[in-house]
Amino acid sequence: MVDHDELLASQRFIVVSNRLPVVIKSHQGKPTISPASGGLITALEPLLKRNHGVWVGWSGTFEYSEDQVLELSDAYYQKVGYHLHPVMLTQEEVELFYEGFSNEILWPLFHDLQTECHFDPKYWDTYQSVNQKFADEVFPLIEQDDFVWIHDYHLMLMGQCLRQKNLFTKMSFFLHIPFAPLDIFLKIPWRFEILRGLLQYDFIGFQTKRDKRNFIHCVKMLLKDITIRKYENHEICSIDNREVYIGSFPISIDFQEFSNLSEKKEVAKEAKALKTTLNDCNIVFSVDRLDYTKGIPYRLDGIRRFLEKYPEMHGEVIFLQVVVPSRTHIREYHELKVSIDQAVSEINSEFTTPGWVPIHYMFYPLSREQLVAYYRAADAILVTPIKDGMNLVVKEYVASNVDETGVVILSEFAGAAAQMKEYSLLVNPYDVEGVADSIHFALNLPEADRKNLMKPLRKLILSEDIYHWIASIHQATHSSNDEDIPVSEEYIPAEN
Ligand code: ADQ
Repeated sequence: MVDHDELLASQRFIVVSNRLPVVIKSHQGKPTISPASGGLITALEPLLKRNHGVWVGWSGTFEYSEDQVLELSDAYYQKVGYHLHPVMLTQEEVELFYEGFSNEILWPLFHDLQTECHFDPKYWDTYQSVNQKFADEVFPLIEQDDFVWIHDYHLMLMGQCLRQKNLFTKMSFFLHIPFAPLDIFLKIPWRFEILRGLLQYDFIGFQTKRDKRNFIHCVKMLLKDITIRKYENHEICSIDNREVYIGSFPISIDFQEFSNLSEKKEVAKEAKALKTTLNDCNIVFSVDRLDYTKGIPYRLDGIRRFLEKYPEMHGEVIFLQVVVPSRTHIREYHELKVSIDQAVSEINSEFTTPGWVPIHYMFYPLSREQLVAYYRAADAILVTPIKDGMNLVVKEYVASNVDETGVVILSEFAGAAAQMKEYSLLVNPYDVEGVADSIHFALNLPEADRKNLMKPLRKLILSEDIYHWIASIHQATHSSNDEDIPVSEEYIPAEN
């Protein structure tokens, strides 16, 4: 019998992602390296440190030579105890592989937005060659007993490149974004190559049952030489005398980190100060990266409808919308920014009264402390992506809601809806009327009812945190016993 905790502690991790978990930039004319932030980094670091693991990824800079980046990486290893292995990309490769194929084809397509796709064949050529480049860098690093874990849509073909080198070590892959349903997936001219490429991994993890089902459906319909065995919690695809494990594992956050930070005196003070500045109005908070998948324009329509329909709430509620700048040099993102600016300004000019502005809109990132203070101060969070792999913001809100009185209003199309459905107000982001009514309902819920929703929600996110996520994936890669695998929930809307 395998002891999974022991195995998890003893295996060396080789993590591969598009970007290294660091920021390399110039400070007073000299290159500097500092940790990037993110739940995945926090969760993986202890495991990487334990056995001097390696994180492989693009350095994120063109400014410095390979030697300079390696020197920085070595210095970083002395500090953190795990290795960084930079992959150097040219400006052209980043344009065609990252901005092109990854972000102008895979990102919109997998979020059901095929009209946003630019199917440029040049992108495909570079996507293949960059995946090969990553594989060439990673292959010499791998030893027999390593846990090799490749992340996300940028690297769907890397497993195939490694397999062609006769790698014997098992390779796991996790897709952080949704997987498109068949009819949409068919639009991509390289659909067979992508499916076959993915099936070269030994383990494929998706965020939700929805994504796993979409993938299995595409395999079933498009690849006739694959047999699929279905178990209650996972599927096994047989291909070329190999078995590929397909499962769903909802990613999470370091619950305790957010909860502890929110309990801190300074954060509580900042949350209180925010509330006071906003005249003790109810706060409905939203925070998103600037991205068309996050559904911000539809959300603003919902807010406008709420303000029209419930005039008695004027002066009682403030919508705090933080947008983190992202990819603004790309035309679609710039246009999105312009449309958000315009809608906010129209709504505010229509409904503002002296001393009360309904939407407070910030277009800049917040520090971690500020973000948690905003989470803590908010009476409700309004998260309405039109599609999202998971959505960590909503889980961070729950973890930060130490007073247990906040309400979650969440899109049905966020991966998180499957887990959180029982204790959240789920909305269809396209249903303007429904969003308006849910906001009204949330703000009028008695405190006891809000606690009855938030308490179990906090318990749930605590028990299924990022550490649970890593352990579940690790366990599933080593055991195909269906009973060992955590069951992931699914959300399908029901008729009233
Ligand atoms: P993202 O699309 O980036 O991730 P999300 O899961 O919501 O979306 O994560 C955003 C992260 O950015 C959160 O951790 C949040 O704290 C941080 N952030 C947001 N606003 C911020 C601000 N103003 N200041 C500072 N930090 C801010 C992709 C997929 C998701 C999936 C994740 C993880 O698109 O569906 O949940 O990967 O798998």
